[in-house]
Order: sequence, then C-alpha cells, then structure tokens
Amino acid sequence: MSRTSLTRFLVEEQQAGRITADLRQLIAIVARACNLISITVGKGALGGVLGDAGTGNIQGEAQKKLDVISNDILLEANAWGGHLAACASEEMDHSTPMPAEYPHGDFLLLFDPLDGSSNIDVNVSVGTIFSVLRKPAGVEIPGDADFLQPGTAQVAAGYAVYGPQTTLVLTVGHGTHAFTLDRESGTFLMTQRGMQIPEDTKEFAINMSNQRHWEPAMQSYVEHLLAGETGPRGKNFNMRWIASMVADVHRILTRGGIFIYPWDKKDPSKPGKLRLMYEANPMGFLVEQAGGAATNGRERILEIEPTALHQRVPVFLGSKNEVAEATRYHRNAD
Ligand code: AHM
Ligand code: MG
Repeated sequence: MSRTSLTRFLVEEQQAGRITADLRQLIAIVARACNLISITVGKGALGGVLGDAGTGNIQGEAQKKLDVISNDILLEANAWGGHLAACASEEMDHSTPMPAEYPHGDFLLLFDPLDGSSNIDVNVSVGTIFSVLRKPAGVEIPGDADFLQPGTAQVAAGYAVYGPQTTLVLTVGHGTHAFTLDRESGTFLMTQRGMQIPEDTKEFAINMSNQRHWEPAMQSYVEHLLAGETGPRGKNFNMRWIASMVADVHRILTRGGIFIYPWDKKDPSKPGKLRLMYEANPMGFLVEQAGGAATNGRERILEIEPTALHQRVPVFLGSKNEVAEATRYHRNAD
C-alpha cells in the first residue's frame, strides 16, 4: 500500500489553501531536524551522546548532552531556511532572531528540543515539541515579548516521539495527523489521518509521588479515581506515567486518557512544572484538534494570556469528558 508522505500531505494542505508555501517549508525543515535528532538519540552510548552536558538552563535544570545537541540541530536546520523571523527554546534564556546573513520570514518557532530528559539515559521514549506563531505585524526583529501570544494564535504545532518508532504528530488547525518515520528512506509516512481521542476514559497519568503537595480539589479528584467502581466515579481506573510528556500524550492521542501535571506546593514560586509556550500550548492545540480538551484545571490552556516566555502552568489534557470532570473539581472548590 502506498502511503501519503509528509511532503505530499503538506503540498496538498497548501493546495487546499490551509497553509502557505512558507509554512509548508518551515514544517518540512522541522521534520528534517526531528529525523536528525531521532538518528542521534538512536546512537545512544555508541554516539557518546548520553549523560549530562555540565550546564544548566534558565530554569535551573541540569542540561543533558542531548538537550543541547537537539537544540543546536533545530537552530541550525532553521537558520538558513528563510521562513522564520526568530526562535525560542526551553533550553535558551531568550528568543533568538535568525542570523542576519540569511533571509528572514514571518514565523516564530518555539520548541522543547528534547522533552523527557530524565528518560534519555535509560532508553525510554523522549521527544521534540514545537509550536509556530506569526510574527506580529510591523515588528522588524522580534524579541521575547513578540512570542507572548495565546495558544489560539498558533498556526501549527506538533511533536516527534523517539520511541520504538519515531512518530511525528502534527496539526495545522485542521485535525491531528500522525506520520511514522520510515528509517530506511528517511521519510515520514502518514499512519493516521484525523486522530480522535475517545471522550471518556478509565486511564489517568500523573506523578503520584507529589500527592501530598497537591491542593485539596486535586487530592479529592484522584482519591475518587482510586476508589474504583464502588466509589463516587463508579468505575475502576488504570494508571500510567512515563515521565516523558510526548510519550504520555501520544498514548492518550492513541487510546484516550487524562494527563495531569497539577500545581503543587513543593515550590510555591512555580505554578506547575510544564511550560506554557513549549509544552502546554502545542500539546493543547494537538489534543483539541483530536477532539480532546486541555485546561489548567480552571480555564482553557489555549486562552491563557502568556506573561513570560518560560512561564509554567498546571496541565490537564486528554479525553474531553474526563478533563471536564477534573476541571469541575477545581472550579467547585474556588
Ligand atoms: P523536560 O522538558 O525538562 O524533560 O521536563 C518535562 C517532563 C515532561 O516530559 C514530563 O511529563 C515531566 O517532566 C515529568 O516530570 P516528573 O519527573 O516530575 O514526573
Ligand atoms: Mg519538556
């Protein structure tokens, strides 16, 4: 059976008037970078890419070698393409305009180059998450403030998960589609068009070790999930936690579920662990485009007005009815 390649899909989206030629080329470049990151991740110890880089990012997190390598691959791949005005990354303190010697375009690219860093050294799935925004009109060289646009302004978002297969999941605002990397030819081939998350679920994903730090609404929501079929929810729930958001979200896009990284009082200065611009917004866009929902426990993620590039938010996403249920617990407690 001949499958639609990512290249053909993007050309057809352009012909249908859903994306511009510039956005098509930008996505193709990001996909090429993901292919390269996938190859690098796959080398593991043989490529000398495991372990710490010996540096930290702006959020005080130790960087892994692969965090730094993946960031460089994405920057390098996008530098000369001519479709971008600037990039911002979870691993860089500030956004960076495209080099002056190359042509510039009208898009802004944000990425978490290697999500799930704690899993790199143990051969568990990691991934790349990206989001594309438009450069605000009239801005010549964009700075950090120009990236502070709500998730509803995204023109494209996606992730690549580097697992048993490398899969790229993409939305340009007309459904969420999956492409699997054919490692022999180096091309992404469509393996699922129009992914749909089941509205109901019996599976949740959360790091339970933080339970004692959660707020009361969160405590009772999970307590009721754990109570099983004789409890208030009247059904038994299963639990999964991979600790790579890309892998947990990929499972949810495939078979449903709810993913939660709630606020906790371990560090009251942080309103959650995950980053709005690099993780919550792109994943929220992908999940909504697959019929799911994404909130911060109270409001829709995509409508949050960002105030800082590295802003953190609580994240509840996945099966629509379950996200609504979890959100109800929080709203009722306010
Ligand atoms: P990272 O971008 O630095 O890898 O951190 C984000 C990751 C997510 O992929 C994952 O859901 C979460 O952190 C896991 O956190 P924890 O180790 O607290 O369970
Ligand atoms: Mg991450």
